Amino acid sequence: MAEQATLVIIKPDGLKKSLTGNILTRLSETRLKIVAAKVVRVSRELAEKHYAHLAKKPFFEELVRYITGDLHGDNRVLALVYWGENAIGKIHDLAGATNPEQAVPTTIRGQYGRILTSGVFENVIHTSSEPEEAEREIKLWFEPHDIVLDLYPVREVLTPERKSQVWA
Ligand code: IDP
Ligand code: MG
Repeated sequence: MAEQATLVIIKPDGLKKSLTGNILTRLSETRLKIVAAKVVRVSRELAEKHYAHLAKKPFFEELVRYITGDLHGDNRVLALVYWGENAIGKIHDLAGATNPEQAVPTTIRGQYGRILTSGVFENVIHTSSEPEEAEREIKLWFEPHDIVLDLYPVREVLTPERKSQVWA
């Protein structure tokens, strides 16, 4: 099995419940490398793009409210890229099943997830399921310079018209 990259997002409930350290400790069991990490304020636009494949589901609106932090009053998530041998499978297995009640109790979702009365699966972590999804998601959440490896091809662009902020 080749080396792979996978996206992990510690969702707003993970941060709100102060589980970040516990979850990172569980993830470190895989001995994979963290090659990118950042705290992200999730916009509705990013949420809708990330979960575009679920747009027709009845729980979509609640899911967007969940990942944007609307449900928890805390709009931060921690996004990470893990890299190494069979990274996608290793992290996916450690995260556990989507439904936290069906997740094996020793998985991250089994340990820390719950189902809200509204029906939302509050499962503390997102992980990519397969290589095409990982590439799409990593490119959505990170710019090339955020990642310490050259994961995917890049092209150089000159953008003098782009307004950016520097320290005053
Ligand atoms: P995954 O996160 O295990 O890959 P997906 O099917 O991609 O699962 O769904 C994305 C997220 O949407 C889940 O992590 C969960 O928070 C939520 N979700 C998925 N299916 C349901 C459902 O049937 N009811 C409520 N929430 C769901
Ligand atoms: Mg998924």
